[in-house]
Amino acid sequence: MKVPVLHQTDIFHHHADPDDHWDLACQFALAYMGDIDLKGIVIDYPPAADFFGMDCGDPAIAAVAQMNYITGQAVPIGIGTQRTAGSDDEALKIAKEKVPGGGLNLLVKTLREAKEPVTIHIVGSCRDVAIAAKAYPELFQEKCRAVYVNAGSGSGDVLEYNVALDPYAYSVMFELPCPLYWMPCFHNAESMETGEYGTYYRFRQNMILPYLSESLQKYFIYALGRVSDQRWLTYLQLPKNEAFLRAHGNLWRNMWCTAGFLHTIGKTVTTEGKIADSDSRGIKPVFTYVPIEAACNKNGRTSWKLAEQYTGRFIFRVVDTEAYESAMTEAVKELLLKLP
Ligand SMILES: [Ca+2]
Repeated sequence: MKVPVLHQTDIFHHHADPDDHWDLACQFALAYMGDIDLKGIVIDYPPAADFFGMDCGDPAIAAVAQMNYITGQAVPIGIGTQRTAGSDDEALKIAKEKVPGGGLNLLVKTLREAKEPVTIHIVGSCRDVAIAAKAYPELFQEKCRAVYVNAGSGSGDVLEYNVALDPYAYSVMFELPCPLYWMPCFHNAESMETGEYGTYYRFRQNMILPYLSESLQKYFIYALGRVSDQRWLTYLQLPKNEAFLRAHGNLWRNMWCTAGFLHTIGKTVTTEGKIADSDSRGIKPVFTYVPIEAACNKNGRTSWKLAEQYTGRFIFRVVDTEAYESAMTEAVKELLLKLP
């Protein structure tokens, strides 16, 4: 059975952090292989400035259009609200008004019409999912299989970037009336290091880019190069910019969200970097999810502890920190090699 999936992302052109383009390609690879039914892409309204204080481009609708074209899909896009959720009252107010963008409508419509419960992946701001959950809790209770939230920090006091985008919205994730798979971006957001309760890993892009299909290479060149030619479709037919691909191949790419995409379809990654069924016997997975009790205040500060029993709340855990980075890199490569 294809798992219905909604993907929420802060993917922009020109990009803030192009890890979102890698994540999008992974989701489309799963859709192309028939593992998920990709119901829609909700793209954040661009924040005034990105992590480095630079302005962000507009929602990267060309990236979604390119992936749709390459994979033969017709996945719709909705743009998130420009407003900050901020409080329960404000969230309900935004939901009642006819806010422009369509992101909220796409979320609500997808859940409402779903025949099978939908899995939501958040790899950007939690804002639109939080507003939808506040306004339509029954939809999340009945129609949402799980929400995977890529934000926060397993420990420490530093507010991670995705949390800081809307701390209130992040806090709502811990009240959702459906299972929550919490994927802290860092074990401790004070340092960008691989750790037990953090999803962060990285690869050098030429570990993967040179092996991909020409169409997919051009999709990445278009994004990474912040190409201003608006002919996103024609661009896929133009000669490949080999020099650019080589130059950007040497750059490192910070990554976070991959494990959740695979976990959604019952898969894991072995210490050797092979994608495998989670319930296969004798394999050594590099990550798992463990039950926790967790709370988050309106300022985005979390407290949590391991739980003995099912709580409907899980935290991502790296089982083998030595193998995690190389294994996840291999997994991304395996996924993207499936794309035509
Ligand atoms: Ca992101």
